[in-house]
Amino acid sequence: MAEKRNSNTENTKFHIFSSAYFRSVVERAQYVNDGKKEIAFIGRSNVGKSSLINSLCSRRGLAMVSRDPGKTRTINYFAIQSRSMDKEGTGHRQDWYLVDLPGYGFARTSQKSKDSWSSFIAEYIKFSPGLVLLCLLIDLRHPGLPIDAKAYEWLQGLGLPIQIVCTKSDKLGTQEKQKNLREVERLFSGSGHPVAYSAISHNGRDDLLHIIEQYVCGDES
Ligand SMILES: Nc1nc2c(ncn2[C@@H]2O[C@H](COP(=O)(O)OP(=O)(O)O)[C@@H](O)[C@H]2O)c(=O)[nH]1
Ligand SMILES: [Mg+2]
Repeated sequence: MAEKRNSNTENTKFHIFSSAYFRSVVERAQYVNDGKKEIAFIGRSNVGKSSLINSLCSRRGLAMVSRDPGKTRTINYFAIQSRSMDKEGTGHRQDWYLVDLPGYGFARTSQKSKDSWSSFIAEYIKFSPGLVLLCLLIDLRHPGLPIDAKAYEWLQGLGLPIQIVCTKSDKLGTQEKQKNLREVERLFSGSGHPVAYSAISHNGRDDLLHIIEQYVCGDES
């Protein structure tokens, strides 16, 4: 008799079934280097990073550990377990880390603190061999902020794949959403198609998970 398959499509496509806060680090000696892959999230303060992480993991309050994001500069690791299914219908489990990086663009940020942010992020990227993808979050309502353009240009120089994720898409009507997405694609060229995401409706979650799946399940690292 054929094996009974779960008819719930949630279980047949790539999904995160477990997520837990793992560790916050402030220096290189504390980085998690246990051979698991890492997907990092970065963006302007208030862009919707914590909300997106919670939505992606279907866990309200998960990313709230990074209290006082404007003041505390920590790299927060979340241990993730996901599941995918191959063409034969066999399930596979992946263990990886979702990494929440400190944001940029706080009010009254001095040049000195901008420089220390850059070296902090650059060091994490350089000494994290498991890091396979950087997700850069852009507020879909404001595609052209110079600070995002600068961050993108700088991050591109670090040589990792970058996925642009446009947040708060529910705040725009269909036409404006399409127009701004095209603008993001033009401004952030060289990183594939941006994903529009709403942490309220979870629109875009499947698209982003599908992209993450390529990196978590792929051989590249
Ligand atoms: N309407 C809407 N509001 C959002 C969305 N994502 C975040 N927000 C709101 O934007 C504000 C900042 O979000 P937060 O996740 O804390 O941003 P972070 O500073 O980048 O971590 C909060 O008031 C959120 O409720 C979204 O997709 N849609
Ligand atoms: Mg946050």
